[in-house]
Amino acid sequence: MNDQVDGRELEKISVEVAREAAELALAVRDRVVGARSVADLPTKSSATDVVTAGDEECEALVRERLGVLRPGDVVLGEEGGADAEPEPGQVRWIVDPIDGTVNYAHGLPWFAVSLGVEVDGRPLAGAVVEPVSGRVWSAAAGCGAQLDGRTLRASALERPGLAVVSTGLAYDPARRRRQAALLARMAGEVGDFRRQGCASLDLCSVAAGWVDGYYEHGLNHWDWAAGALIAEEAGAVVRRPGAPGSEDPDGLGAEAVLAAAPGIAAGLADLLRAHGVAEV
Ligand code: LIP
Repeated sequence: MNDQVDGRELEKISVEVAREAAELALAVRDRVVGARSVADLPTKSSATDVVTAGDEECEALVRERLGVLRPGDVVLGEEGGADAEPEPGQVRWIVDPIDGTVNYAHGLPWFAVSLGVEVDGRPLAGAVVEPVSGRVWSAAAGCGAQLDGRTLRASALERPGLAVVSTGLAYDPARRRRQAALLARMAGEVGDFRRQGCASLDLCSVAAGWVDGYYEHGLNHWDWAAGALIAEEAGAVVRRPGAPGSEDPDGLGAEAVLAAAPGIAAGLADLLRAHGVAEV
């Protein structure tokens, strides 16, 4: 860890700012969900990748607050992109103003504000705040992970065949079909599947032991930056994607995110490889 930056302090700031954005997300949601049909919302990468006023207003708030609290840092956000490339040793915030936007737009409660903090590509701290439940998940590298102040521990399961596994599906319909085909092949190999629609909360669910594992391909950095650290600090085995265009050293797909309880991580990865994860 960079000696000049205090992971605990950054964790505190990430919680504070994510909480403020979470309050705003709820305040805006009534207007967004009530007044407009989801079919009328603007989209990004595909016809189902919606963007709401909530996403935009929350990211603007996060950028404004970080500009005051951490003026020397740079920000990469889902809606506004990168304000600058980080210098060596410079703190970078990875912001998903609303992860689980489809849930948010449809009135489902599983969405979150996710703020990750990195230096030189290494995760230092992060927070995931759920506006509806008020739950606050956070971690600092080497200091453990918490849910509302309670220390988190990944599940102790050792049999992949009993694992409850969460996964996600891409906005791109062609990839979504390939992911669904993999899920169908895996369905008889693990205990059960969940699709919550919010990658950061999938990762937090691994941290809490609510699910035993999670995998997904094609996420953006802001979807996993905070949640991956929270899962790792809770003792889960975490595999992050490489840089764009990078190799696939373990056969899970260069773009794979995987987080799993330590007792099933290798077994789950083997099952995914054996059932054609490379095709996703
Ligand atoms: C979404 C996720 C969802 C995942 C999608 C997407 P967004 O993020 O968290 O669970 O399956 O691929 O990345 O667009 O709501 O921030």
